[in-house]
Amino acid sequence: MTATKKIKKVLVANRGEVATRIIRACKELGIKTVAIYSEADANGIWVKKADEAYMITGDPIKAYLNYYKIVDLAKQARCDAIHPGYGFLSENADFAEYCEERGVIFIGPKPEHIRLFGDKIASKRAMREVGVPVLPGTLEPITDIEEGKKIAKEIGFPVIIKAAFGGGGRGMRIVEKEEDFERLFQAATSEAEKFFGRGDVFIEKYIKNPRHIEIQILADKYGNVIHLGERDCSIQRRHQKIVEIAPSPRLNNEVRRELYRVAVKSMFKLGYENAGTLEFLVDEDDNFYFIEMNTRLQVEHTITETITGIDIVQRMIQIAEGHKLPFLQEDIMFRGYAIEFRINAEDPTKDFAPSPGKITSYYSPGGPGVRVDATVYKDYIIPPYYDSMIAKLTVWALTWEQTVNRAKRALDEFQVRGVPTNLPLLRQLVRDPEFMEGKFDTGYLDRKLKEFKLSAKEDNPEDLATAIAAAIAAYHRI
Ligand code: MV4
Repeated sequence: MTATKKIKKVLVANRGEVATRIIRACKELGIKTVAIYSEADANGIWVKKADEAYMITGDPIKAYLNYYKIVDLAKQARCDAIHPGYGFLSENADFAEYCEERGVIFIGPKPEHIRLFGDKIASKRAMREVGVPVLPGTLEPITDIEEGKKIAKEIGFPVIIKAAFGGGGRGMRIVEKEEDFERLFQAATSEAEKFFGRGDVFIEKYIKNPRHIEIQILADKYGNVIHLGERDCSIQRRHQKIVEIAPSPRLNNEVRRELYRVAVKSMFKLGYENAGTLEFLVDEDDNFYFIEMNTRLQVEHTITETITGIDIVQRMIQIAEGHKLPFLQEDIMFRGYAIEFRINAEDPTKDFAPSPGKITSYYSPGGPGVRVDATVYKDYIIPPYYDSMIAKLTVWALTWEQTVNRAKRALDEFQVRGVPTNLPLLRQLVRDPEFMEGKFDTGYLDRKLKEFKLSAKEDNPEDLATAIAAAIAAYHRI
């Protein structure tokens, strides 16, 4: 039995490059789109690319979070479905439930799974039950300090205290020795309370400088689950991913096969539906441990699309329509390597503070094996209310070495003027011998930042030549 309901019109409950990404997927499927935008986002490119667009007045951040208004709009505009993108409402189980209540399809997993994986303790317990390795630690929230200390001693220091409902490294503390336990437990609990409204924390064994490997899966409504391989997301700064790679250049093949096997099996057993990503830590001895699951489309989905040829956003929509997956695991071919670079408007000389402002000049790279997902254009003014990611560059080639060389070329072509960006940092990163060797873990970027020469100015020779050429041309036109 495959009951399907054709989606004819989608409301895109997001902004920026991901809003454009979803609109592109819909257009190719012959689906109409409705954009929303805040008062600060009237010049957003996604607003023009959608078939219809509606402003949500008031606070520019709350505009994308006000789900009663958004679902009302979807109903009024006769949308059958809502795609939440990432961030904002994408992992809000109440929102997914409310969509269902109002008869609008939420393009994503079932509310029960969003809720389960929003709770890191409950998800660890659920995954362990279906045969996925997790780190030694507590499977219940810890409220009593003395009990926590006793457990930490049993696990053995160092341990890590994590917020059950946390994210982005908030409410997380590494404890190296017993004397520090009380203080750091208090700190983690109060930070969790402050940021997530729930102070629940748990304790697990701390792995020093692990690799961060995640597995992308797709599951339809009929129990068909497939994986689309892994992404290596080890290159991060303060829990912000900067560069992601597929496949992981140095992952042992046996470990890789085992990761795929447990990912698919666990999602099948839990009855998961739509797109999802399982995050694992891999230690120096190649042991892997599940840490959390993302129940949404991710920023770095582009590298998986690039090596598989599968359009993840379109698959999400068709799964939500009730289609069976149109391919089996053995139909999926993995070809070459892909790297995604997040281009952020931020100032490396000011501790990477966001640097909104006007883009005075913009040139995006192209040519073979280059994909750009951007939200900016010349004269666009980056509003100060949102995150600083303005573009994603995804490069592809058959071998790892060719992919890195292509990355160097494409990053050199990329020109963004008017606001400082992390492009100079990325250009140095791809020239690091350890990067070329595929030697990186979650401590890599912090180590390299100490060596790199960080400047707010464009340091790209090609860019300088272009600027001089433009100046000469302008001069002769007078
Ligand atoms: C860990 C860990 C080491 N051991 N858990 C960081 C954010 C959250 N998603 C989980 N994180 C970590 N959990 C144990 N038991 C190290 C990290 C971690 C990390 C993980 C992935 C990517 C970058 C990271 C940077 C610092 C710490």
